[in-house]
Amino acid sequence: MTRKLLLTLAIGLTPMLATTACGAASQDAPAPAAVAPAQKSFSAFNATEFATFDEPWAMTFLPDGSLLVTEKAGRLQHLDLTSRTKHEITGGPKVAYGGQGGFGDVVLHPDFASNQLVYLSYAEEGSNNTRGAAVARAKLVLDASGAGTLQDLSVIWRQDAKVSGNGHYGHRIAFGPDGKLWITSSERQKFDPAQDMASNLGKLIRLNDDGSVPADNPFASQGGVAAQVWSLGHRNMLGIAFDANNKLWVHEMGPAGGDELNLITRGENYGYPIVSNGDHYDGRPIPDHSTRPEFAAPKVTWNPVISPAGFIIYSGDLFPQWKGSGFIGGLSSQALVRVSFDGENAREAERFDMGARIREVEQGPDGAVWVLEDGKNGKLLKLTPKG
Ligand SMILES: [Ca+2]
Ligand SMILES: [Ca+2]
Repeated sequence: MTRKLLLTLAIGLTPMLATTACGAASQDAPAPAAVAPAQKSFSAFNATEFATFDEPWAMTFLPDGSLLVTEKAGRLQHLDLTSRTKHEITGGPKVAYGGQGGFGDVVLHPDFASNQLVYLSYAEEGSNNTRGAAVARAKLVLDASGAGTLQDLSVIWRQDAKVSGNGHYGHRIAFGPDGKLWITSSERQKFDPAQDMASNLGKLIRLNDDGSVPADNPFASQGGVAAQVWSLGHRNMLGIAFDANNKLWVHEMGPAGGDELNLITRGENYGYPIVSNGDHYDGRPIPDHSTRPEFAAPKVTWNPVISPAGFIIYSGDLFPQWKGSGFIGGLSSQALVRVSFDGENAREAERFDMGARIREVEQGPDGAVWVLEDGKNGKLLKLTPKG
């Protein structure tokens, strides 16, 4: 029995009725009818469409319940979810758009309410046709209309070295319960840098909020980019989340048959490209994790792959049965994957067929689960319990 779910279009678009003529509305006229949003019914939730974006990549909620969304070509959008109006935020970084590269993640400083600092990741052009991920921070200044600008933008971290190609930037970012800034720095499809401490590619990075290196990082005494590293031997990490016990989980898009969910341990080596439960896409084998127990093995490995993108560990009340579960977007799997945790172990618990590539997952202020579809006209969907 597959987990394929029946998708039913429950409610279609309801045409808005014209309620006034020539602006001569009387006071007792009915309020203008809102357009009923397109809603789909899934087995475990309803999905309401709020907006579409041009190749959306990441989103984060502001304290007022509005939403920041990055679009891969370089735009930062601000969406008011009540009026459903969208405004572009100006003053962002110049991004190198192409292949897997472009605008990446957006997260808020833990003290955003008082300092208005947002952190942005993106692919950046280098010399001689090279590129690398970068992280900048800036002050978000919104006006009453919902438009706004980024002020005092400064780059606080860069991949080193910049290399050719347009793949495997990673550049998911998160603030941890320790107040530190965590950055997934993927290996740019160059393989060996993931094991080379003279490079920060293929590493999980831990920094202070200003980009400086914490003195208690595991390789701080080595100096250079090694001092930034928390763990190494990673491929293309596209989701990072802390659970309620402050354990850090990172998923990684693996080679053929080798997607992974890893529990992150300080200073640990996760083995890529020396080991992987998958193999290279050109058919060359990679020894499995079981052959080299000195490398940390994934807690979950997917074959067939799900192509993971975006990650939350749910802490809300709207779906009480899911409290503590992880939700991972699936690109090639066109799914939302629920992962359950048991201490230091994890397993796929459930998979929801979304009928579209899912790029990003977020938890809303009321405990709803929000997803962004990948690609042109990617839909923003709010998932709520069935009535
Ligand atoms: Ca997010
Ligand atoms: Ca293998």
